Amino acid sequence: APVGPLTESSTTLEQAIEGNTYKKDAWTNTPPSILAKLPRRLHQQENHPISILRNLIETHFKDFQAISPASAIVTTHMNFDELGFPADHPGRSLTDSYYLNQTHMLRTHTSAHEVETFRAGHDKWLLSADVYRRDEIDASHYPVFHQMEGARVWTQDQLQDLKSLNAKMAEELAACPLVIEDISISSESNPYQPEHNPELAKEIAQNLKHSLNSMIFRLFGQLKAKSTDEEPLRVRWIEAFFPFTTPSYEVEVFWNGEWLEILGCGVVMQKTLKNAGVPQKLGWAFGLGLERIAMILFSIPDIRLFWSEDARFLRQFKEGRITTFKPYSKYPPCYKDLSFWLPQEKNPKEARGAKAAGGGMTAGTLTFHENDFCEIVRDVAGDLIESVTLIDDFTNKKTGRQSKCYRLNYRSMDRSLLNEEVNALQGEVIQRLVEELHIEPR
Ligand code: FA5
Ligand code: MG
Repeated sequence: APVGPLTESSTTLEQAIEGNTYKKDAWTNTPPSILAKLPRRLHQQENHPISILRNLIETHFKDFQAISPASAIVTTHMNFDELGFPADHPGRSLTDSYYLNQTHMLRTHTSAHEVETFRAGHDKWLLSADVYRRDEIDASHYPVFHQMEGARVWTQDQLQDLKSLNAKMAEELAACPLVIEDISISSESNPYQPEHNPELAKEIAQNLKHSLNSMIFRLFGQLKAKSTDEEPLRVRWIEAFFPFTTPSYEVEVFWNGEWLEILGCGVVMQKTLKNAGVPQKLGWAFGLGLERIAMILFSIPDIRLFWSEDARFLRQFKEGRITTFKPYSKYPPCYKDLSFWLPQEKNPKEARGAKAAGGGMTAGTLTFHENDFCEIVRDVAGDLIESVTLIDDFTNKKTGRQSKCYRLNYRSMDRSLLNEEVNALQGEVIQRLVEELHIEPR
């Protein structure tokens, strides 16, 4: 009787996560190494820099409700559709996001919870959570990071006082050694919403700017005061685009000679508030990257360190305090170069998977995507991989075949790696690349 094999195949067609089962389909692309991150919840781990930063921001926005959703698994409807992402938005593709199946995924941003939070009636709130994105590998990118979403909405009659509140906030900010460069303009490319009285929308955008400038000054100002250079902190507001806000902005902070993007924000689309059952309210929302800010505030040089369970890392931080991380040691790196031919395009009909369904490519189709490459490297090497860099790329003129060479830099945060162990990892990476992406090592 075929009972055995049938049972077996039916279990491999499903995955059990956090007590629920999810059917696998052509969209399933989340490896176990990523699912293993779900229970970590660094934003709630006491004395962890991500939690310290979350608490500092929550203290600053003192009458805002602090929320933390229970699970990172959301519907694609919450993550994209409800927020007005178009069907062909690149963020939806299998190369950029982690899917459990066609209907469920790991949230790519905390905005996935906006509608449900507005629907629950919250008017001033901060929501912190782990978010997941397929991405490149270097010191500032990791497939899991943390965001904080913040929002404030008002009913029309509550908006009477906004002008005077804004004037007061502007006065307070003017007294701070902070240089705010605002090169955003409300223009045709970044308009107010047709449903909004432009005077009111302008006050809401002003309130958003004042609220965030004041938070940024609270976080970075003291640090700046302690540093030896005399320059005041510089913050820059630039125009941005998000499907769920307009006008929209991004905020950058000038740090170590570079502009670093720390958050995105804007005036909430009235459509979103209508979807949430509160069409009479209007207001602003922002989403910030906690790692980005924590790396600056605590001088943490590599994003992998946040995931360290080494006491030499963890014992350096205490709730309520911004302290400078002292690297306990820098272990030697070990790099291996990998040159290979890309798979040859065959009959395009052979490209399977969700290509037809969502416009994305999956591992196993004949199109090579760097995020698929990085995913395999991470799955094999875990936190021992520090960076993956493309160092050569050429096409053979005669055959038309394309070749790439990547440098894989391995380094542990906690110990010295042995050459044999790195060779074994590299061997496994190559084997998986051949099997899953059909590359041909040279
Ligand atoms: C968003 O995720 C929007 N949901 C933000 C938003 C919320 C806009 C509400 C409007 C209203 P974005 O993809 O730019 O936008 O990410 C927001 C922030 O998350 C970035 O500014 C950055 O600080 C952080 N971030 C983004 N990608 C990464 C990454 N790979 N690693 C670390 N931090 C990241
Ligand atoms: Mg951005």
